[in-house]
Amino acid sequence: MTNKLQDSPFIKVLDNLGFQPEVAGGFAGEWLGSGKEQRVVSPVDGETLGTVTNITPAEFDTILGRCHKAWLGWRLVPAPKRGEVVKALGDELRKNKDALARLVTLEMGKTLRESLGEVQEMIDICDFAVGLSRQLYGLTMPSERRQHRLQEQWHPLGVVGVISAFNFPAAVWSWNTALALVCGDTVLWKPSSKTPLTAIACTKLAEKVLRQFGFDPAICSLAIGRGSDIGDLINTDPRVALVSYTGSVPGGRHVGRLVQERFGKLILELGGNNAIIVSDHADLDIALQAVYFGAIGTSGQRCTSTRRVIVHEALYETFVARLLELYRRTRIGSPLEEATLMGPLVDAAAVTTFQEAIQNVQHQGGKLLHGGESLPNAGGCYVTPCLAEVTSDLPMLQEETFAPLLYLMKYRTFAEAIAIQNGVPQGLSSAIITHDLVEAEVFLSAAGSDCGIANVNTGTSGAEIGGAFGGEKETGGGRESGSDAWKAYMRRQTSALNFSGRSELAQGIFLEI
Ligand code: UN1
Repeated sequence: MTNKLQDSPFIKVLDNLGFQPEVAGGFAGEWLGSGKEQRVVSPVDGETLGTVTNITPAEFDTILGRCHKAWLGWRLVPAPKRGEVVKALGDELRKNKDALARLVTLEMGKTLRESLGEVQEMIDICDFAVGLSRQLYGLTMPSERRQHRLQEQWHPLGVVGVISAFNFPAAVWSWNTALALVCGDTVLWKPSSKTPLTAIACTKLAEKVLRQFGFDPAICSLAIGRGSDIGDLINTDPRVALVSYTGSVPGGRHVGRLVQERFGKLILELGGNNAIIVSDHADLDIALQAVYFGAIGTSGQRCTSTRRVIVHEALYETFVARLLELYRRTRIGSPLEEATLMGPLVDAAAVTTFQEAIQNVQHQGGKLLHGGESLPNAGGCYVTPCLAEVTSDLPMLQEETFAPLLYLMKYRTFAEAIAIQNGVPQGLSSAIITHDLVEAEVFLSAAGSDCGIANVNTGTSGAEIGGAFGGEKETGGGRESGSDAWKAYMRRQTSALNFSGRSELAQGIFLEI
C-alpha cells in the first residue's frame, strides 16, 4: 500500500465506516475469507481502493449454515420487533449517508449526488419496511361450510440469497434486506465482484445494529466470490429458500434454471431496454430533462436507463437539436466533483463494450450524431455519451448496451410509437411525455406499454421505493421494493378451521361412515 493511498480520501471513508481496506470477504457472525485475493480498483482514477479476500466453497458452507441457523431463531421474533432492528439500520444509514455514498462513488463511479440518492433509497426502504412490520396482513375468507373459518397467514420463508449487480451496489441489498428482515428471513448476500467494499460496509452496519439488539449477526451474512462458484452454490443449495438476482438476461437464465430445478423461489431483475415516447403534445423542456437524465445518469448503467427515444416527426428536428446541445455541454469528469454530470464507466471492459456497440450500430446503418470517444482522464474509464439516429428496424435496438448510448427515432402515428416501444424482448421501464390525456391513458392501458413501469411526463429511471419494482418479458417478472412485493419473501399458508363440532366436507360431498 503506497503512502499516497494511505492519505487518500477513500481510506478516510473506510475509516468512517469502521473498517480497513484489507478485508475478508465473508461474514456470518465473524469475518472470514481465505480464498483468492482481489484488488479493488476505482474507475474514478485507476487507484487501488483495497484488497478483499474471497471466500472458499468450504467457507461458503459455514456461512450458509450459520445464516440458516440464525433464521431458525429470527423467524420467531415478533415482526414489529424485527421492524425495530430495521428502524435502527435506517438510522445507521442516515448517520453514515455521506461516507457510504462516497464509497459507492469511489468503487463504481456514479456521481456523488446519485450515490447520495442511492443511500436515500436505502433509508426510504427501511422506513417503508418498519411500517410493513405491522402490516403483514393475511386475509380471512367466508367458508362455504357452516361454523368454519378460512384464513391465510404469512410465515417467514428462510434464507434469502441476494445476488446483486455493480450499478446499485448498496441499494439492491437494502431493498431485499429491509423486506426480508421484517418478513422474518435472514439474508446471504453475494455482491458483484466489482463492488465488494460497499458490500462489506453495508454488512458492517447491519452487524453493528444486530449486535446492539443482541441478535445473531449472521442474520445479515455476506459471501464475496465469483458468480460461477459462490453464486452457483447459492443457486443450487436448498437451504436458500429465495434467490433474488439482479443482473443480465443470460445471467438470469442461468440462475433461473438452477433455482427452478430445485423448486426454489426466485425474483429476477434483469435487463431493460427502456424507451421514452415524446409526443407532438409534449412539453419539450420536460421531455429533454427526462431523456437527458435517463440516458446519461449513472453513465447509462441503470437497468432503468433510457436507451431509446421515439419522437413524433413534427418536433423531431427541434428536439434533436436541443438534445444535441445538452450532450455537447455534458460535464464529464470526477464523480466526486459537484459540477460533474457524468462520471466514468465501471471498468475498461465496459468502455470496450460501449465502443463495440457503437461500431455495430454504424455497421447496421445507424448515424452517429454525438460522442462515443474514450477520454484519457487520470486513469479512469471516461467516455463521451453517444447519440445515434436510427430507424426502428435496426437489429441493435433489440439489445441492452449497459452504457450511455441513446437511440433516436421518429414516429408518425401513436399506434406506431407504442408498437416500437413494445417491440423489444425486455420490459422493465417506459415513459411517455405528453399533455394529451387520451394518449397518456392509452399508454397506461392494457393495449399500451407492456413494461413493469410506465410513467407519464417523467422519465424511465429514478423509480420510488413505494412502488413494486421490476419488469416483464426478459426482464424476468420479479418485483421487489414497495407495494406488496414483500409477499415474495414469505410463504402463504391457508387454513380451514372447523368449530361446528361435527364433520363436514367441502363441495357438498357427503361421506357416510
Ligand atoms: C437498477 O438499475 O438496478 O429506478 C435499479 C431507478 C432506481 C433503481 C434502479 N431507483 O433508476
